[in-house]
Amino acid sequence: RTKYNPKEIESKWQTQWETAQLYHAPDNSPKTKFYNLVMLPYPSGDLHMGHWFNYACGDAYGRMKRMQGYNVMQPIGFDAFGLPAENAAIKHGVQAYTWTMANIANMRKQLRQMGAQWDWQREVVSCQPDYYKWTQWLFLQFYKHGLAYRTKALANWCPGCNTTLANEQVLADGTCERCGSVVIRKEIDQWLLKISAYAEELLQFEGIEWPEKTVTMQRNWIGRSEGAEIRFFTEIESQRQEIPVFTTRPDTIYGVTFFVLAPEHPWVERITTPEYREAVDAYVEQARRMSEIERMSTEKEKTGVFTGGYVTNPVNGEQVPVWISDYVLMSYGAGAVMGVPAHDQRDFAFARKFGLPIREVIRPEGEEASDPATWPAAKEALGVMVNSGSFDGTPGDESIARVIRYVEDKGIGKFMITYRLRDWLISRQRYWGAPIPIIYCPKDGMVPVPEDQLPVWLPENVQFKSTGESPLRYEPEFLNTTCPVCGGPATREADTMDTFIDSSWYYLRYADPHNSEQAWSPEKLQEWLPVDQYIGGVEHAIMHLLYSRFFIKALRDMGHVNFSEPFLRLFHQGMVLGSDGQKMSKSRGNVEAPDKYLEKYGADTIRGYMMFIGPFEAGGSFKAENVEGIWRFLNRIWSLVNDAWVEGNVRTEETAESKAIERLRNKTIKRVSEDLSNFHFNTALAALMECNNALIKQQNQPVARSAAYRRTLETMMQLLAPIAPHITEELWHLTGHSESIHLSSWPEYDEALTKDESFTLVVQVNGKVRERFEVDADISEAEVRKLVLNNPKVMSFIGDATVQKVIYIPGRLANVVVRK
Ligand code: ANZ
Repeated sequence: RTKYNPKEIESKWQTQWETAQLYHAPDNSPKTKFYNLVMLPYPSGDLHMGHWFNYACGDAYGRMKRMQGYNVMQPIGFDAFGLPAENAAIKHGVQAYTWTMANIANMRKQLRQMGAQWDWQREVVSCQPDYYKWTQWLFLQFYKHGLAYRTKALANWCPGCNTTLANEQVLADGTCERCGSVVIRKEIDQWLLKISAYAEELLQFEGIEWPEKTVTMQRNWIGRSEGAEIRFFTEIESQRQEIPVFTTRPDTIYGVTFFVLAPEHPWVERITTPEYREAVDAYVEQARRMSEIERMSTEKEKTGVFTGGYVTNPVNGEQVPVWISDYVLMSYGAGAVMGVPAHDQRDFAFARKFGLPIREVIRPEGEEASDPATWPAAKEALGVMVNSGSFDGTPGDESIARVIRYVEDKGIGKFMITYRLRDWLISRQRYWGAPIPIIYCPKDGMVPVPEDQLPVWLPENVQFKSTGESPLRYEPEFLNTTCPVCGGPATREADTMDTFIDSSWYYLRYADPHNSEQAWSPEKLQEWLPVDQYIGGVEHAIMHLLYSRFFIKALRDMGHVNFSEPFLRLFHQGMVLGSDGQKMSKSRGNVEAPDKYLEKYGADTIRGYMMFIGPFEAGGSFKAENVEGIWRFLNRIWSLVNDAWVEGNVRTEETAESKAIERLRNKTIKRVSEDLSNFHFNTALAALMECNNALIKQQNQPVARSAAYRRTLETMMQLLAPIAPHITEELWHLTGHSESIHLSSWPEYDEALTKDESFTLVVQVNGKVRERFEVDADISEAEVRKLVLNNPKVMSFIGDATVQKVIYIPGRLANVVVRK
């Protein structure tokens, strides 16, 4: 018999599969489609363990689906725009395009070596003109429908990357998610997409099966708050001027003892009196240098300055001092807050710091009045309204609605819903991205590039200057153009789009990747979308997964797609850690490259090992010594199948042993089918190992030549095929099959045969184990009772006590309850 030689058989089968186009998902197939998607890689140059984990497991799932009879589409592509290529260009003088395409070439090779069922005919590369042409086209559709707009506004600015960032790209500690620099705020002209228009719909997750934690993260990010807008007012030059606030607690309106504006609020300028001007200006300047996140932090010591101005509370007519403080954000609500220190912790801290009065207006049911000066913290819970004029005594479950009704009746405020979600800032002052297809004409203003002039080509060669502006601004050939309206000289927008736009729609292009007339044909989209199963990292919970949902809803409303959610089922894999249990990183020196293991053991072993590392959603540590375990398992299967097939005739008669094997086969099918369907790859493999061991044990027994034994071996190969596609293909052919194992049908099982024929019944008397014996698997409760009470040993423990009842736990245990 031959030795298992993965190197030889893996490349052989990879070539044959590709020649036969085994994994191409044809359009218009009579089979039911199944769109199995993994998140496309960024072409950094090499596939790492994380890619293997995600892709090999996703592939095993898709392969099972194919064997189950679906027309599975499992595409792959490259998210090829972005900073690393640009940085390589700046640092090493290579062209970003050349760098990217070389990396892609290498990663294609590595992706092939994985032996996954990629449908290569559908590959997309986001930095290719035939892709970004449609990215630009999509931008124009958003623009035409008022969902893309340009404005001068405060943006997150990363001084490290020299570019603006979307809110989603700023980490919780106020630093850039890419380079770690502290993100500051800067006012510049920029393009935004109106994701806020979909805030309410994005909170709904109907008809999709997503991890609860991801749904929660998106909900929190969108941050819906119900409350009221209430307009405070002041008189300037004997004119009534109104300044609205947003509050979730209108019931606390009588407790307002001060008023706070965000430092950037337009009213700061008007309300500040001359004697406070200097202090206010200095504070505004200082706040500008801080990130929003830093400003929001509850741990941060409160700061602020008095403006010298006052506003009037429209409900009780009281004058309250106006302060500015950085804990109030311009971008949220109305950019102004009514300060209620007794019932809001931030206001409480602020009042304590600056000696402002604290007035109790909400009291928990049944509590006595107390002096707020003695409180350790604000009392934030709802309660009965006190010190609130005619509202006194209003209970907590009515108070908010009552005050809202009141302010609406008086015309001084209204019910309002506010979202934390901001519009998506997509302008990047960088080179390596899709140019924004807009032209600025001195005469006609802002003009979209006509669709038939797309793509706006991205030059392959540019000069890099660290001006904080897009390098395209300094490329006259790119920048200077003619106005599509008047034909006069005009300039192009020099900023490029956030690369998250590219990845917001790539899964649509896979359905129709070579269409040069349209981004996709409606028929093909109809056939393939939405994605049935999406697998990728939880780090994309907010950005990519939220943006994609927004894209689909917006495109639906424009009439370009006819569904509302892009990804029906979502699964997040865990993380592959180093052998020390820490995240793999160069600085820790615990990074394992797959190539070394690929060379030594082949792809099937790595695939199997990845699936065995731990539960798919949890991940686990990569332990080099354990790879050997999977390698030995595959070798055992190899030998077993080789040996079993060479000898003698097959016996077809049924024996007790052959029946037991048939049960094992059915049980294994059931376990592996269920485990793979639920992404429990590790337990699926464990079931296969158990089955293999059982077969090995009987290898030299007569039963090894039974039809049942052989059938079990074949089944085992099929069940293993999604996990280890090469070795199973080789063995399948060795055992006389002429068609690919991957075209064979997934084995089915008979439920009755998945149960053991008998089991060991544990018998207790008053909870103490006294006896055990074998009984039939389908024994009835009455029979159990009879057997137990007539068993001599059990009888001796019962003695002359009275049997009260027999509690039977089917399949396991009978407890005889007796009383003396
Ligand atoms: C008065 C009040 C009294 C408030 C009270 C709370 C408790 P969420 O739930 O996050 O929506 N707020 C409003 N606009 C703000 C801004 N631009 N920057 C910082 N804080 C702002 O929070 C809404 C509450 O946050 C609002 O309700 C307001 O404080 C504050 F006992 O108004 B509240």
